[in-house]
Amino acid sequence: MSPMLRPGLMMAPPGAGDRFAMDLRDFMTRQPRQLPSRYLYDDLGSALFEAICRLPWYPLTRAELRLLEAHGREILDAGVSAAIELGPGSGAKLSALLAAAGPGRGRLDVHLVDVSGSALAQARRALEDFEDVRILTHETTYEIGLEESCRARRFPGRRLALFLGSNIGNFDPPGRDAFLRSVRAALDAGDGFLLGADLVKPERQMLLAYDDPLGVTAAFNLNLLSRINRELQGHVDLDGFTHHALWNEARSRIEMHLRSSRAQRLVIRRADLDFVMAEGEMIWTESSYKYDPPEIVSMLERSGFGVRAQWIDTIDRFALTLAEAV
Ligand code: AVI
Repeated sequence: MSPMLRPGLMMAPPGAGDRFAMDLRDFMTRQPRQLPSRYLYDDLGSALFEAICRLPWYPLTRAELRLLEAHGREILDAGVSAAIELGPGSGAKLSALLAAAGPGRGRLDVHLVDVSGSALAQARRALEDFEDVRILTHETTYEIGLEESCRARRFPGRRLALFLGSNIGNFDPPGRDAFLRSVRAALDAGDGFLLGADLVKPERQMLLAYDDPLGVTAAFNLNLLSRINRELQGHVDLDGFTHHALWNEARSRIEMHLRSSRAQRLVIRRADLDFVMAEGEMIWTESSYKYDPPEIVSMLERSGFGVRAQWIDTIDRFALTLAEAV
């Protein structure tokens, strides 16, 4: 059923800066209906994601931490003078890396880049007790923050950009390649790039990670509708939707959807939306691409990097790849 736009219902038109309302109008009226996954992360969504990372069924975070702990010395050697983490989350990953690198590393500028001020404050707290580390935060997009960080060089040495947690998996392939090229463009030849990416594994295991028995991932997904109600004067009945995760083998990705459990009308005033969803109709809210190790190497090489090392967690199938800008 096609969405119907009803200007008459609108109380206040979305302001020019109201990206959420504009994106909602754009993406919810596409076929299939969808929402950009970045909107999953308001304060509650970020807290739910932190909870997901602790679930026994979501092994990505633990696998990556194991690799950072095991290879920290090689990753953060004395030649690195600035580490730039794009999307540091709670700061736990960088903290594990600094601890593993030990006293062998030299003094270090740590740049944290995120659009969320509260995430930056949390990451700063996790890192501020390390000696010889100066922390600088950049509350902005990855691209702008990376450029700012690269301009702010204090003393000679290599930079190391980090993009961990398999955040790369949330980009579609063209967006991912453009992002990797923009990271390369901001770095100088010889600078490093550390990429954490989840690997393809048995379907049952992957589905459990995105549809856990405690329902935390379901709450994370449904919070998007609750956010629409809170921020955009939405009248969406959360009971009318269920969380749905599926493995799209042809595209090598887990997809998260919100499935309408009955025919229902959705009214979202500040986005000027009033439409009907059929029973079984879905809103696609996230893709998490899963890779094979050689695929990670070739996507980095296509973007102007040479791969120096790749470590695989064999228990939970996760890859940490260290590359150099060439
Ligand atoms: C942040 N990102 C890498 C997570 C992932 O695995 O795609 C987000 C997530 N979605 C559901 N569970 C976790």
